[in-house]
Amino acid sequence: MTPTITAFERSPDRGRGLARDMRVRWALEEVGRPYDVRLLSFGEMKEPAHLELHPFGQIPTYEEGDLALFESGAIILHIAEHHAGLLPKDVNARARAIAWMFASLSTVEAPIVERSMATLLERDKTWYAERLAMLDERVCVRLGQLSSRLGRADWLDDVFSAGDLMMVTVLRRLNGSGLLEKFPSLSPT
Ligand code: GTB
Repeated sequence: MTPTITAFERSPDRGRGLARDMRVRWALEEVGRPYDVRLLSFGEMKEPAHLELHPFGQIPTYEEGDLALFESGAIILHIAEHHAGLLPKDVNARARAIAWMFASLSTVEAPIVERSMATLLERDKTWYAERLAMLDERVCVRLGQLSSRLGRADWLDDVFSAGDLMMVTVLRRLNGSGLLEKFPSLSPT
């Protein structure tokens, strides 16, 4: 059965692939699983039919047979558990890869999202510059820690995993901020 995911009909990023369906698309492409995409308007995302799939009226969702999932992390974990290539077979290495998935979403993505929301919604406030400096600092603390751990390695834990996939999609949200460039090992070459 071909899974169906949902994505923005018109993404505010105008096609740069920064919305969270991109990580699900990457996971499906990585494991070679064909998929369909249902594009939704902002209005459709808040209608009962979509709220049935996603209680918060967001994208992405994932439908496969009688399974419906929301939350990009849960979707990618599901894909990774059912296909080779995104999680190591060794039990401990697998647990560490899953830890990196959680770290990317809860420890790294959170300050990045807070910063990007500020740049979208608070630009006209008198205190914007001061707040942005504080949010930049919080993001840079995490980038510094991540960069220290990564060192000169290609992957977060020995071999490529869903943890790397997730972390890359989280870091891409900083493109254009000038922050990633301070940490060459985390910047695109
Ligand atoms: N925790 C959820 C997950 O990981 O799946 C978060 C899902 C989420 O935030 N979805 C966003 C959404 O549906 C799209 S990705 N928002 C609409 C709403 O809440 O009404 C966030 C996003 C949106 C746009 C850009 N962009 O244009 O650059 C980047 C990221």
